[in-house]
Amino acid sequence: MERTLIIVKPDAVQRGLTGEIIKRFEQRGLKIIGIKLLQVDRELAETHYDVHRERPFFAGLVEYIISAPVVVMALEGSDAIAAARTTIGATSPSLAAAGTIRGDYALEIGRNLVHGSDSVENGEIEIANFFAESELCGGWARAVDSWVFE
Ligand code: D4T
Repeated sequence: MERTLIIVKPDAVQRGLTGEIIKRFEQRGLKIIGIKLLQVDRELAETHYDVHRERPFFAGLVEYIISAPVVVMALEGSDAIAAARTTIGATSPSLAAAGTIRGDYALEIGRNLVHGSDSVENGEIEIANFFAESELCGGWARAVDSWVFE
């Protein structure tokens, strides 16, 4: 099983899309093992986006992610990284396929609603950055698990 960190970004929370976005991951079959609302501080934002530190959009990206509360989720499932990213859609919403979150609800790259980890390794790192171990329910079994996972 893989784990991915999902961030329902400030624009999505402000636009009342939190429930719709959570619903799409749940319906896909991914299991929520952690979830909370929080206001990201600058230090956590800079850690999360450290790989983009030298990019021209870094400062704006940090201001955006700290501008209002976000909902963060740790999701678990087979191929959770790829499954979440295909549900989210392409980084640039204007190129995202209809039926994806970004393709259905967003227009601009700097207001692209959702983050999903891009590798198994980064998923584990990002979840540890946002959640204490005590905030995760890693071992819980859903009654439907055998109908989602072979
Ligand atoms: P996140 O990390 O938000 O899930 O986005 P992606 O994984 O789809 O895309 P990314 O890491 O390449 O970009 C991170 C974040 O930066 C914003 N961004 C990106 C931007 O504002 N301008 C840009 O030119 C790029 C490439 C959008 C997502």
